[in-house]
Amino acid sequence: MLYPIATQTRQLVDLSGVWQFKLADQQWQPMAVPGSFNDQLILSEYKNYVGDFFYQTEFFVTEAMLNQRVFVRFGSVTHYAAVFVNEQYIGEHQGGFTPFEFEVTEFVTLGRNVLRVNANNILNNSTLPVGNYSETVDENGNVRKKLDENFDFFNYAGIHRPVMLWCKPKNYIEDITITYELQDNQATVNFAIEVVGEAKQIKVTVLDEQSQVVATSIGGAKQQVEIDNVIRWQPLNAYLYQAVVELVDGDVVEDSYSEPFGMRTVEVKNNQFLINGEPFYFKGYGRHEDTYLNGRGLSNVANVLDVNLMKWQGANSFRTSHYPYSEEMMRLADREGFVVIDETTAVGLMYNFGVDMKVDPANNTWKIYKTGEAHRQVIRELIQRDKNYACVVMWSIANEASTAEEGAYEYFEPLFKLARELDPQNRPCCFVNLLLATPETDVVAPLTDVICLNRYCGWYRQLSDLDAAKKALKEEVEHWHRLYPDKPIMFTEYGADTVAGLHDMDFNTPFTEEYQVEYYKANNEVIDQLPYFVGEQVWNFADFQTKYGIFRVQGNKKGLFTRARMPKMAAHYFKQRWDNIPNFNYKK
Ligand code: BDP
Repeated sequence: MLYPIATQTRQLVDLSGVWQFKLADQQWQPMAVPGSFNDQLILSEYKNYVGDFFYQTEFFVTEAMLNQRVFVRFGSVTHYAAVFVNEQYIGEHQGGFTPFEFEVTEFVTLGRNVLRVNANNILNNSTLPVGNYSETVDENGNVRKKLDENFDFFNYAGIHRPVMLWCKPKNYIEDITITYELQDNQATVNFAIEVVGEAKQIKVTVLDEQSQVVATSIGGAKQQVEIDNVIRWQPLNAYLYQAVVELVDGDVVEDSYSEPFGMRTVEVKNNQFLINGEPFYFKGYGRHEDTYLNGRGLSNVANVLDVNLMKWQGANSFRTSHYPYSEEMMRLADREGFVVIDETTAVGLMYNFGVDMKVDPANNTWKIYKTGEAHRQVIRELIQRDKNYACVVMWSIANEASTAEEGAYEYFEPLFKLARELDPQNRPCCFVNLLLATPETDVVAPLTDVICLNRYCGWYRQLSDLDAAKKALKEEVEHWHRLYPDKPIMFTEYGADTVAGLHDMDFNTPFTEEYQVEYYKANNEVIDQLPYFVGEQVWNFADFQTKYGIFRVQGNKKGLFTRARMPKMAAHYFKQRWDNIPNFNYKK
């Protein structure tokens, strides 16, 4: 799916601003779009509201627009949206983290039009993420809706990403898929172009970063060009070409779209993760789209700041834990050279989450949950959206699913197959393993290309006993390696909750800044000795909001930075460490 941009043939109108908003049975009130509604409403009953809510705005259509096709495009609405233009139903979308668009040409009129979104933030055991949803009736007959997140982040909702009016020509470019083969600095690049309507001819022009033409071709839906002297996309040293695709009829350009793309190779071989043929070492984070004021709504300011903080720290990568991030962030990562593990919304796939976390055959996750369709949908939508980004080096099919339970392999096998079939660039695929799924009990690891571990040795286990933590970690990782000697292993999460400003002379005191540093030092001491351990992504980049819980102090406090992006001691520790770890060939 193409990112919305204006071109010589396409007009783009950004509908961001203050819309009208109401919760069911309430009055209309102002609400900023994009943004989560929750933190704009202050009081707990609104902030924690569960159910239907409505957004409305107006837009204006000009004569020129009526000569084209008019679309409304949403970057994301969390989690469900039904869209109406002038009170007529246009379409709907389930899934809170991927874009969707509808053609509204037949529904708009010259001048003022009204756009309404009927939305809903309910999650249950057939949605992703998974939520525990219940309804009770109180003594006055009122239905009380309750949603208990089956995951550790706040269920922010609303119109989270930009809404655009996008006008395209009658015949237009619907999609562009770019693949390539690289031989040293020579590339054969393939373009697959999907057109709606008719195309006399399609012209492809490839520009380098100086806007110099490096290749052209003209023809049909599938085209190929050769590019010499290729400058590769490299971690933290990105190089992006532009593919300008045009529908032409003689001298007339009917449609034009420009897609940036970098070229690099990715391969997993001999327990190493190779980018452009060299063993890459992941330094970075699991993150969240989470900020004060905006909640989970797009904040370009926070994204740019975060990218600069990551560079300051010497990081080179992040995982889009636990859902597809905004297209704006993906484009930023692609431009700035951050290596991305791109994750679906599959989080909370564990029936016993948060209770006693025990595998219980009487309550088998894979028998109770009905998430298969949602899972296939998000894999399709994520790959469709992000397939051309050089920054994406691996797809994460799920985070911390119950992969030690019977039925897990049967659930995941077709999903890995689907992702591998859909990805035109054949990137590696992984799932992120939770600490209960040990080498002895996990059944899904045979499907993964990289063993991605979320481990909390020294926090949820072996608290304040770092010698025991080191021993346990080493034993477990070595065990994984014995079972899967060819698969690289990395941390996709490790961390300790830390309240910024809390200090102690005793470095073993949990929640202090001192302990967070000691925790990381101990873990890093172990992984530094293991040649097949190819990366460290800390949990988390910054503190973030969660549901209420006795283990959470106004949210999860495992950030290296506070929610306001101020560094804790561990942020300085990692800067020093990562400044001295090269992107390539760290492990010999
Ligand atoms: C893991 C989850 C992550 C949590 C983290 C934690 O993947 O979402 O926030 O642990 O407990 O279980 O901090």
